Amino acid sequence: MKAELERIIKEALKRIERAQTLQEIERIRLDLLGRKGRLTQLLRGLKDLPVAIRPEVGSAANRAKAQIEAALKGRTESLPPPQERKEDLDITLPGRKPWEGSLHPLTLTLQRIIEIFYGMGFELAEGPEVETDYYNFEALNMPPDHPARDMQDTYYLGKDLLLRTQTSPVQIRVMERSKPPVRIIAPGRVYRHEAINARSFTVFYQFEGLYVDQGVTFGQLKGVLTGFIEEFFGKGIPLRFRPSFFPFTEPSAEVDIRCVICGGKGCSVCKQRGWLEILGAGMVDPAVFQAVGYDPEKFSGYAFGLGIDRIAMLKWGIDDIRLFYENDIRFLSQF
Ligand code: 2U9
Repeated sequence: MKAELERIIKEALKRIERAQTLQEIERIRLDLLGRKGRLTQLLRGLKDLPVAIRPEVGSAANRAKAQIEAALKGRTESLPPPQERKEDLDITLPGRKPWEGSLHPLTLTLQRIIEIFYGMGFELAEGPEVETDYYNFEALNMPPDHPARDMQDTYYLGKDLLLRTQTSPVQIRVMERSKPPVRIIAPGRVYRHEAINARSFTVFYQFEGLYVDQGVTFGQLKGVLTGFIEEFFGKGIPLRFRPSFFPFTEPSAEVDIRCVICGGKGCSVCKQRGWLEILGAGMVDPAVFQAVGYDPEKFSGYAFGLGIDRIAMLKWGIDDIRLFYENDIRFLSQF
């Protein structure tokens, strides 16, 4: 057995020395040390040797194994790294396109809205999603006993802290720290404790606009909103202003556009009415100006609000708001 070991080592070292490629080295390793390799088999046979010579032959075999492994390692390191042969590279094959993400449809919608209002001279304003009762309600002409508070189911985080139900507190904060003229849009996430279904979710995106200066009129409001609708949905879309009520604006209006899905014939999206309600707007209530220290006799202003999810759904014909929040890649990769 010892002679056999000597032979294996001698042969192995010679083969290793002659090897020119990593593949050859690997072949030699398998021939000797693989599961069915010569040395492996020999080591396996040790148990059948007489006990008297087993330790001696065993340690000689282990030394042989170590010697071969060291030689394999040494030769591997001295070989040049494998090079691609010319014929391995087929330059006529089409390239592999790297995976690319895309922007969320709500982000795309928001970017477009911001772009349009930038063009009309509005600046971007942002504020906290966790608000105090004062900024979310009180400063907006909704004192604690105001019935309008019943209309919004609010997530309270404490006695005085809540998740904002609209982005209006942002405009209050901006007016508190700056003098007119103020011309801002305030987009962002808002929260309402509503039953979840295809049309409503507990979280959604809104954007509001505010313009305050001397002599601001309802006519200017109509002009800006008409300009926005035409830019966003396309020229010539009919719109109509209906009288409405909001605690923070007086007079107030709701704005409808001719249904962009059916063109006014009547469909399930517009509930056969031919019109879609998409905006709320009005002239800022004097009580709101008083809360931020503006003189209502000197300044006037308009404000408006709109659901970003809602117009994104109309623009792309999406029939379930929950799709925006589920992050299903089959939905998101379409944008
Ligand atoms: C200040 C004063 C007035 C913002 C306004 C609306 C009308 C409105 C809704 C549209 C759909 C919310 O997303 S929605 O559910 N908004 O109808 N919002 S006027 O008025 C303001 C805002 C800030 C200081």
